[in-house]
Amino acid sequence: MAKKPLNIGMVGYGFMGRAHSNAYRRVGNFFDLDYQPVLKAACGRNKDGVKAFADMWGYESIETDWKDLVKRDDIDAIDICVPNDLHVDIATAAAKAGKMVLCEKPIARDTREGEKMVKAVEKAGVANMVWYNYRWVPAVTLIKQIVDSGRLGRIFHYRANFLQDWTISPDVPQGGAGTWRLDVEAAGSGVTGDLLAHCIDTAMWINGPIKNLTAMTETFVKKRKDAGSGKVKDVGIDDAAAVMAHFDNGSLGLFESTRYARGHKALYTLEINGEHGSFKWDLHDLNRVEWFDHSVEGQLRGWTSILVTDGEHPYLGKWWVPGLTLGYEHSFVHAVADFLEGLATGKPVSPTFREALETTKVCDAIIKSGKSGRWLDVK
Ligand code: SOE
Repeated sequence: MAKKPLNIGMVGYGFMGRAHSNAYRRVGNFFDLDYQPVLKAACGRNKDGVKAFADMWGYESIETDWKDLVKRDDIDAIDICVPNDLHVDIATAAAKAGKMVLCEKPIARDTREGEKMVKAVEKAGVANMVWYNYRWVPAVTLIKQIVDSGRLGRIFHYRANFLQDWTISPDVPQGGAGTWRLDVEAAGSGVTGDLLAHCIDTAMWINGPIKNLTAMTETFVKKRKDAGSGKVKDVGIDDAAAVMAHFDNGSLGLFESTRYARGHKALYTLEINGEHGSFKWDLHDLNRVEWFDHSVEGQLRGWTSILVTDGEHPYLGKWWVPGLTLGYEHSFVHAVADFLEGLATGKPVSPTFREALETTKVCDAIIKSGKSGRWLDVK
């Protein structure tokens, strides 16, 4: 059967622009879906830069102003891969123009902007999704499925860390390409919106809503040069955050994120402990889950290492023969596959803008609590 084209307009062409473009290109080779993404246009302010990106990834055309992209009749979906301060304007304009909107995480700089985006896509009735990609790592999806089945019984603990070390040098500037994540105006927050947001999104997906929390945040380097003007400015972002939380289901949450953990480049780990069992997962060994099953009796009771590489594991049947492994980039392919499947079935793919907004509400509470040291209700 002929596939229905889904014309993509990509805004931004950095690291995430590449990750998403790769996913659009690959998905149709492995997943048999009604829709086929077409790389219609790439958009960026620097004409040479966006042209080079478009040529590299096979985009049919370029734009240098997202407002022109959003107006085009030949675009079905806008994908937002630019700094967080631009999300709200692009997403609301795209929705108003009747485009589907896919947005890189976090949804926005804060709840207020995120709410506008939710309103815009819901009013327009357009499909929408936020790319919290780690949900689509098969091992993480498997944990979610087993927890949902009730196998762990009552949940007591959920803990997660996301550790990096790339901003330790005070010479790293704030603002500009690559370093906008250090500029509070562009990013909204530091590690909280960038890294902890992943931990919170996965946590709430697997273990339900967070009720209240208290946080400790720190800015280790308090002044940095602005990448544009060269002027030294106060740093407004959080460099590190540690959070204690209660989930609605009565379990306790413990989260830590930092860009100051020397030696760690992208260490995302999570663990969930229930009455009948526990799971552990680590991004650096992303095809594996560690599983403890308390129902096993005697000498064989203990931690079991499960390689999530069998055809019956989530998404794996679509790829290679059993035993072969997947990587980081496949999580994005799975996200697109689910999005396209959602278009065909009419069932929105999670996380929608509305669902991703819940993570930003938690992040806002973390930043607020980091300043006051108080316990705060998320709602
Ligand atoms: C930051 O370095 C970063 O690229 C995040 O922005 C991503 O969301 C994370 O997956 C990896 O680290």
